[in-house]
Amino acid sequence: MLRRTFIATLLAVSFASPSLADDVLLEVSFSDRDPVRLSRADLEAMPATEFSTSTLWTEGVVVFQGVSLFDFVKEMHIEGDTIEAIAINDYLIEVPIEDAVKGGPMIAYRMNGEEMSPRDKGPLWIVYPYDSNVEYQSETYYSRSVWQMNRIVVP
Ligand SMILES: Nc1nc2c(c(=O)[nH]1)N[C@H]1C(S)=C(S)[C@@H](COP(=O)(O)O)O[C@H]1N2
Ligand SMILES: [Mo]
Repeated sequence: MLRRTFIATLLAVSFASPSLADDVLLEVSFSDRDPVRLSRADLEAMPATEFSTSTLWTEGVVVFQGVSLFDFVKEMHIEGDTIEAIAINDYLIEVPIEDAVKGGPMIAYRMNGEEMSPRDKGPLWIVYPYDSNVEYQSETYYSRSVWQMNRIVVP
């Protein structure tokens, strides 16, 4: 009886919390050190940034919040010229570290104040401030706009 209540509670808790705070959202692997597994809390603990932009994939202007690639590279002590950003579906693209500038792209974890489900291209999405720089309105940067990103490889 107790055992059943316990299991029922466990089930209820796991269904009620589809994204527990310490679930791994992003695995960052390196050629020369152990991988780092980041939860939403870990990402939110990094310096946060915000911008509004329209995108090819959303309606109208939306607000993104996340960690800028600029800060992320610093936080992770990433050196070198490129990283590989990889999505849940194994889509992989190289992102030059040159992109990691102030006012540049971010690893977004919220859109319009809400956590993004995989259905909304979340939970993590590399987005560029397309509206503020026409250069970002090109296939090159669209292809780096990896949604449902769950891995970064630092070669
Ligand atoms: N997760 C994921 N992100 C992705 C892709 C993908 O296949 N999977 N395609 C990329 C490419 S090559 C481009 S040009 C844009 C294209 O988005 P579209 O499918 O809306 O044209 O998204 C990028 N982000
Ligand atoms: Mo593309």
